Amino acid sequence: MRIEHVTVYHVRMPLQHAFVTSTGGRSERDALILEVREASGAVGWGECVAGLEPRYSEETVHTAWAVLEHFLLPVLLERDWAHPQEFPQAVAWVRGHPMAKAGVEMALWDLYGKLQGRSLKDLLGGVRDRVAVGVSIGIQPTPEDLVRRVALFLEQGYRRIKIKIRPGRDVQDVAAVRRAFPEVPLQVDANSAYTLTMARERLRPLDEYDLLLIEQPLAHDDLWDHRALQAEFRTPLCLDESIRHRRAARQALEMGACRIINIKQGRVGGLTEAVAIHDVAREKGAPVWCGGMLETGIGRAANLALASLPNFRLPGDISATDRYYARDITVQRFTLNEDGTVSVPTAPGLGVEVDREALAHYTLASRRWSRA
Ligand code: OSB
Ligand code: MG
Repeated sequence: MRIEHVTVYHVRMPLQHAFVTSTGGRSERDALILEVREASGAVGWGECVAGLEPRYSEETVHTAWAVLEHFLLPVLLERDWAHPQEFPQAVAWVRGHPMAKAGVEMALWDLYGKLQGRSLKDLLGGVRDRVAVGVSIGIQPTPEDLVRRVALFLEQGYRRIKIKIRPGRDVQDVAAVRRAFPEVPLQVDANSAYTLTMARERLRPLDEYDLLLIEQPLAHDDLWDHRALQAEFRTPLCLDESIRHRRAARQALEMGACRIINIKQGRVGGLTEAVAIHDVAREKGAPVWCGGMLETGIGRAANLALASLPNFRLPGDISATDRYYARDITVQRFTLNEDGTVSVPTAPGLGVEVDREALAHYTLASRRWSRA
């Protein structure tokens, strides 16, 4: 692959419902979309999942734009690429900025798959045509509103519910959902809102609600205190923010900081590292599942391909398009199958087509760089 041009689009898309977590809320989703183009006209698309503010991690659309401009795109444009996996090696010298790196790598995977006539699922070693999914529900104004919202998604056919929690809206919310739906597969995500002391004082009752897992209760960069907390809970802890690469995954599982890992290709620097984490967890007998960052159809297609790998054994945060966007930037809209799954795209590359009119509609800024 010889990339002649790359275009970065900063998009802002209205969400169907405001998404509130322990770190704040938002009603619009910002992201960067990357388009890489060969002289032949072949195109690959990628999504950088950084948001407007550094609440989930340090990265934002603006830090990613700067790192792309000054460091990553010059590398992309200076040589030819035989395989997408060469890119993370070539930019390993750039410390951090995993979401910026992942956006470029995704575009290379899409282009590579199209050139080879193979789907991303096949390229990554996926084994399923449809993947089990759930819905991630933000913090609602009251526990009663939350129960109504859970009921709505269960009626739509979702088979697993994840609710966001924060101090003051944790045990009470879980109790309300459990009372209304005693059997539903249920998990919670704190997005790092607790200290070890607070978690010990407040979250102990959660162990009695038969939760699938408790996601990232403690600091975003912590392993050691999670280890202490996991030792005191029957319910598996699952790490999201703390797992940035395969080494952290190995260490977390070896020390018992968690028993399950949430994999997001953006958080870990791309699909290559995501597959490596999947493999580490499989060797250690720990399940993984695919997290979400409210992706557009581009990132959603990548998540579906990733989640088709064998050790993705719990439902992913990969809901149907209409749960996120009234109008998406891909022509394809993903829908929920009757069995609570979403089908994995089969066409070459990501298997989706970009709706350029929709992309232009949502674009706040864009810029093209070309090979020297
Ligand atoms: O922690 O999983 C998270 C969205 C933005 C930032 C962090 C998280 C999330 C989600 C969204 O839970 C899940 C989805 O895309 O459906
Ligand atoms: Mg999470």
